[in-house]
Amino acid sequence: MTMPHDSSKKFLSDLQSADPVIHAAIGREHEREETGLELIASENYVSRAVLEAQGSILTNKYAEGYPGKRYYGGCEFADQIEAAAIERVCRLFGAEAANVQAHSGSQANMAAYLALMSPGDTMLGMSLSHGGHLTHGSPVNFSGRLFRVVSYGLDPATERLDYDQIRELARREKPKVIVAGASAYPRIIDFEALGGIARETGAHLVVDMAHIAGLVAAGLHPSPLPHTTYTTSTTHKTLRGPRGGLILVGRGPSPGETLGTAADRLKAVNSQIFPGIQGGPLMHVIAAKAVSFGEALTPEFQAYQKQILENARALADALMSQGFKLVSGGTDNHLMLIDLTASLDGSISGKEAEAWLDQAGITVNKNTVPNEKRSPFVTSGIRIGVPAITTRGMGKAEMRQIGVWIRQALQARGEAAQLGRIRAEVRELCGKFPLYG
Ligand code: DSN
Repeated sequence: MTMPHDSSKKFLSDLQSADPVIHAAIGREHEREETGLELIASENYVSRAVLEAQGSILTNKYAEGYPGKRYYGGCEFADQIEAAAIERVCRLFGAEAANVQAHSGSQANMAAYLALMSPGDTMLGMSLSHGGHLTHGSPVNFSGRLFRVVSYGLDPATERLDYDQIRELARREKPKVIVAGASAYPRIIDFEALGGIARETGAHLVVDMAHIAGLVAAGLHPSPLPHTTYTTSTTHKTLRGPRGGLILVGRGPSPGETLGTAADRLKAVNSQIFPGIQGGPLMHVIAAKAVSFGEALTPEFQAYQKQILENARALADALMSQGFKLVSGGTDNHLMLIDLTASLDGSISGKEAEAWLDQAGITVNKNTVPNEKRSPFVTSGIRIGVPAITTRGMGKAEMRQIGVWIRQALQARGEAAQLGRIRAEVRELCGKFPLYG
């Protein structure tokens, strides 16, 4: 039965008149993003072009399959878009092949694991409490439920990855997959060393470079690709694309005879994404990924990543001079981790710090620190990243000011007037670095 013309057309009206509730909430979120300091290390602000592609009519289209091999008609433009996304991301990272359909980093990792392991096989991953990712073997995640997980962590003295421990564990446990990459690790990761451990012990190396993908793209962090079977990533962190995932075929050696060629690796992981894990791809998101990969290929993006590193160092110095202890004593990338047990009077929890900073218009997330004594819902640390404020155009002078505000906000210990005063100053600063207007 066809709908009467008028009632059908109602669904083509704009958001404000069609759904004032959702429209108003989006408006308030827009205001929050414009007027606050976004220091969550895994967030960023996409360009208007990325927003436009993601908000496009491509959301209407089913395109199950891959370019040239779809299960639905009418996919000629979907094919063009996905082929462009693949070509651009391969050029960006020097990859031979890629899957751009993964809806998220979690699904990218699941596909890489299932291409290489069967349930019950052993994987070696970085412990979440030491800065790893949920999908690297946490018992509450599919990775910890499907596979036998052995975890590695940080050297307690240096608070850096302990490659000797990783080698020892790999020799003893013989994992099929070693997974590396972190959500809260402020130092360079030695992918060459990890590749050597994987080669020696007959494991596949999978690197989830979600946090540092933008730095890798700009050549400011060593690339994992020469050492991995698969390199996975999200697209929305330092890479500054839409929320989503991707999988790159790596150039690392393959243990045994299987998955020796890029074509074999791509085939294995493609079939895990579809039909293994996902159904139809999100073509509007893939179009937005293509736009962001195009942006990442420009000299402006390189300059942006360089500024991220400069800002991170400036903010780390500012925080240390304000009396904060940073895990590992500083940063080599876009983020840093404050250890509150050794900062100011040592009594503030991550949960309190997150809440107080929020009231001051500074958004961070609480985070576990090495040898954490509190629960993951409380924690003793906060994670701070600069990708989003660097996108706004902020530089070293603003980093120094932010360091002062963070100290003042925590020393205010929830006192409303002081937090309100900082909130007003934050709002004024943000007004000088408008986002979307
Ligand atoms: N949740 C993401 C992050 O914030 O780092 C990935 O673990």
